[in-house]
Amino acid sequence: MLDGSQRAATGAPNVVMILLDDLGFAQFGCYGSDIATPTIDRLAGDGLRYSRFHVTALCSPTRASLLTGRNHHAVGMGFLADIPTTDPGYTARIPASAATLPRILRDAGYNTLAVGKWHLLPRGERSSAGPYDRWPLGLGFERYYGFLRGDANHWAPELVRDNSYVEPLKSAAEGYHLTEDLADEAIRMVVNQQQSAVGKPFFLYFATGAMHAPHHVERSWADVYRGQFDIGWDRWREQVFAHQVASGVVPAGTTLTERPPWVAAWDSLTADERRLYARMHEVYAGFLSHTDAQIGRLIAALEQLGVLDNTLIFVMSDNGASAEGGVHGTANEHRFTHQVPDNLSENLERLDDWGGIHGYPHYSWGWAWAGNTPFRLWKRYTWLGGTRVPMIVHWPQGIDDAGVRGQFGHAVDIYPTVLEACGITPPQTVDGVVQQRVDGASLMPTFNNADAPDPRMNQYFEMLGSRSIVSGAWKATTDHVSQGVLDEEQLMTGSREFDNDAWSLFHIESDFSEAHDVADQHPEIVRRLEQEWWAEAGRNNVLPMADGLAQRLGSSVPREYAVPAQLLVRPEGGPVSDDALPMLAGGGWIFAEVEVPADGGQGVLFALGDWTGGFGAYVSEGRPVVAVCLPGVDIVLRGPQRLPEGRHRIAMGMHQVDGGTTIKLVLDDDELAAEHTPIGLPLAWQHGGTSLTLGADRGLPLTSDYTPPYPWTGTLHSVLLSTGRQLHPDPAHARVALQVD
Ligand SMILES: [Ca+2]
Repeated sequence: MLDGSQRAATGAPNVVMILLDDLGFAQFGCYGSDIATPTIDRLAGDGLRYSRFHVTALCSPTRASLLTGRNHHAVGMGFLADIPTTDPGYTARIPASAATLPRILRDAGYNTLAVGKWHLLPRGERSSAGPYDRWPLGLGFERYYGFLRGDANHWAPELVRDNSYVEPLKSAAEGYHLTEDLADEAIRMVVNQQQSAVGKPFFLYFATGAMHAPHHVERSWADVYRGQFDIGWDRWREQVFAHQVASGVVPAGTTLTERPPWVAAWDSLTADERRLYARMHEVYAGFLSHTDAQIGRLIAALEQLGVLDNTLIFVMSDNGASAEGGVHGTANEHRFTHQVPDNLSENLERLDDWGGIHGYPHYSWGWAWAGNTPFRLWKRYTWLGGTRVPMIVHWPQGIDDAGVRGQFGHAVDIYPTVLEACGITPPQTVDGVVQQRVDGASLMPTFNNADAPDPRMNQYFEMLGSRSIVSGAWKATTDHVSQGVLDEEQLMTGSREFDNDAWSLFHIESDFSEAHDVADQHPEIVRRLEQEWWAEAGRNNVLPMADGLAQRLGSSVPREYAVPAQLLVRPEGGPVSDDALPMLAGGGWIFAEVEVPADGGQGVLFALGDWTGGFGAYVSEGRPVVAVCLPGVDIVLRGPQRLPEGRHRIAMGMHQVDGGTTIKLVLDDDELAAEHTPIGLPLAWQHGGTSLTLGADRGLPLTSDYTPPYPWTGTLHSVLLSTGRQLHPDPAHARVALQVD
């Protein structure tokens, strides 16, 4: 056991891992696109571009592999961290037998800093009660600033510093953007560390929310691209492919795979559709250029510190471009998880504001397909469009021979690469726990030798039931279609039953883009690879397979402390994480016990989420209002008159009726208003997580009636949340539940 006084080897490099989210193989300028990414291109120009680097096809699993050097199932992260199950490959809990890269670097004398997206924390462990073992500080980082879940509203994120929820330093109206904040913080941490311990190396893990939806950026960044994508995704893809081949990141002789029938030909679209989809990509491109500029500030800071030459920098993505916006794209991605179909005319109405504070947008899947040029498919699939991503290495002191590297690489290879570069032998035991097999191999031999043999040539893949395996010169891939993206379920061709999955076969060594299926010519090779896949599945805890969320729910792990059906909360505790609140997806009541001033008062009584998904009650011009913003519809109910002075109970009811929802506003014993919508209640109101605020709001509002914080001018005694339809808001019952006299 080390006591923290270990010194790193003299000359050991700093390590910076820059991880973008949902960025496709073709989207950086240096990988073929016409989107401006000058910082990334400069790093690539002075360093290495890997052309056969792979990931797991999804967020949490790739992050677990990067930080442990192990296959995702082998460390319990076979799927999203949000859904821990009892199956060993899907616990969402990185085991003590796989000590993380920051933990090992810390023990070896590094400072370890994490900024940005985490997404390695099981549901039920994200509230202010922890447990904190799997928060960044529990898994080897000394400092952390970022967001814990899969994505974040870039205008108003749910932020954490170390082990506490904190508020952003400014509001969207004051010019806040998450990526800028993350870059500021990364620079602050590194500069401060370097000044505080001169000569001590650091590891910085910098994981942006970009390029994951919501595609949020100030419109001037998007307007730079005005008209640039009017040529459409088919022609854009051909141009990108030509650049890729010309620059050597795709080998000459590669076949550009064909457009699948479920992606529309650009020429077949109406003028409105083209206008909409082109703008979606302008916003995406602006968002990427903005991200590149923030990374540029970080790199400039390293340069100014004089440490850039001996800093080993990786830039990569966690999976291929995302098709979760479906055919039309979406103005509000919460519709996708709630399976509310998108609507072209509604999207057109939102076009002018695309990327702004009112939406939570994601582009059409035509751009995801093109963003992964020259491959098939996208995120969530183990076709190369999901698994092969850009990977850039920059290290002036360690790399003399810049250029393209074609050796096979995978997320699990980064950990052994870093340890070798830093001169660290992986420990056999950590905290007395024997360490499990490392699955990756160091890429260091390829740094200065473009012709070095591949460190490894065998790797299984599995994501949401999509399976493939690379074995030497060959790759076999199934045609399984997963669940969860409505348009994929309805439009994609392929197998929906594991027993009927068909394996295609590609000579991946010569067929770079996985274009030519030769399964019919080599049935014996298909059989061999399929058997190898099953052996790897057994060795890595891949089984049981599931191709959607529904099958996983049956084996989900109960929380240590169950969320109660009723919870009384008080304003002096501050915001309450949605992870700790009663599940209102089946309906329920929320009661606010208040003291109304003589003028009827004004301000927010309670609020959760915002206008892209959320609910709350407030008083405007003395009148009570409840607002429920569902994915697809907003319901705002207003009391007919000013609130009477004195103690009152203002209640909001949400009831599941005929698959839809009825919302009610109740004052004491009187129902003041009610409205029904056919849209049901979501399981989660905000992808990025959110908190219930009491007596004021924060971030973005529920409606344009008010600007947060809009504090309540009366007294708020308490708020009671209660699940189920059975609880009738009769005063006696409510008073008992509220524990007031
Ligand atoms: Ca991702």
